[in-house]
Amino acid sequence: MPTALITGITGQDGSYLAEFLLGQGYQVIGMVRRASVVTLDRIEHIQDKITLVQGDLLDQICLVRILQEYRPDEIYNLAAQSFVPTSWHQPILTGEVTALGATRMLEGMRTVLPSARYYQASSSEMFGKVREVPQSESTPFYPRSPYGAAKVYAHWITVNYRESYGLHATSGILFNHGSPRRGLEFVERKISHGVAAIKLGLADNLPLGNLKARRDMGFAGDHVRAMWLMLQQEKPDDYVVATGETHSIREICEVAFSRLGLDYEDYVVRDERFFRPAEVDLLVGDPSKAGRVLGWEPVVTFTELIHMMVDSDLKLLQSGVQMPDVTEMTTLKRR
Ligand code: NDP
Ligand code: GDR
Repeated sequence: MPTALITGITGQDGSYLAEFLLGQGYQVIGMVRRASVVTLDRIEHIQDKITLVQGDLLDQICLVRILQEYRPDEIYNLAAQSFVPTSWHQPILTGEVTALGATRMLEGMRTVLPSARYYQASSSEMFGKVREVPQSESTPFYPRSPYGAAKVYAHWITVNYRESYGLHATSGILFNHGSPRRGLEFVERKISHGVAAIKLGLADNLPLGNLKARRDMGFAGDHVRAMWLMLQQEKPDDYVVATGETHSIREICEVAFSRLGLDYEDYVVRDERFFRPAEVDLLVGDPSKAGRVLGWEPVVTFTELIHMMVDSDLKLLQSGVQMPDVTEMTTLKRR
């Protein structure tokens, strides 16, 4: 039975990837960081099928110990400080976790398990102020946030460990992907949850920032499949994973509100605090290499994704589950 180590297993992608790998017959080891209250909500339903181990990307020694103890065949490095606005508030932490965390894991793999296969969760945020449309594996990077800059570092260190030491180290450049398990502060989840709250009379409006930004937005369940396919290739490489379509935040609002028979213009209010010091205006990926080499293509469409998320949040709120309001504390003062 192959063994996979997932960092970031408590996150959105970690939970979908763990489910997928269990279905492929893997033993799944999930690295979880210590917290005063442990939140395993996203993996509760599979907890008895996976092995959780305490660890943190900030601690090199613990990573080495985990690799020595479990000797995974595949390492999926998904852990990160992943929220772009927080990266302006906490740029050093973002660099430590999102950038240097990758080096710590790669260095551990190089010394303990050089025959393992490594996946780095790279991001379309690396393209930032885009140099070409659509963005492919050969598009130059121009990050627009400490998060984007950290991901560029992690991407290049992955390429360098591949080329310097011959490691099977792959970088998946994934464009935005959501799901009902998406964190509440990310825009598509903020919208789906906001719409459901308005429908049920629990909120009056939805404060948002830049509605003009455009994103290539897929379903997390589709995108994690591509991660696994990448590590099944004989040679490590870089792959863009995207839908090839782009939609504005305004369009997300239109689709989400109309799902519940509402008009977004009646409820969405402009809130300066959700604008960013530097914006990424347009992302749209060219997934042709992933299609050609991996045989990967997305299944869930943009509209299906937004409907799935709205339906799920309506059910969640109807069942009386209250989610903590995390959006307020992640606001940025406009500079
Ligand atoms: P989430 O924010 O949902 O999950 C992040 C995970 O990282 C959580 O499990 C979190 O643990 C963990 N983590 C954070 N800091 C540390 C640390 N110091 N040590 C160990 N674990 C840590 O992100 P997603 O699932 O959405 O994304 C997965 C990866 O893919 C991330 O690297 C993200 O940057 C990248 N990515 C995501 C895209 C998307 O659209 N979703 C697109 C492109 C790239 P805890 O639960 O304790 O907070
Ligand atoms: P992003 O996701 O920065 O693309 O990073 P996010 O959902 O935070 O923002 C997308 C776009 O929406 C605009 N926006 C708002 N965003 C948030 N969060 N809240 C708002 O109120 C709001 N109003 C407008 C933003 O300005 C932006 O243009 C995500 C993360 O998952 C990263 O980890 C990942 O690497 C990239 O996607 C690909």
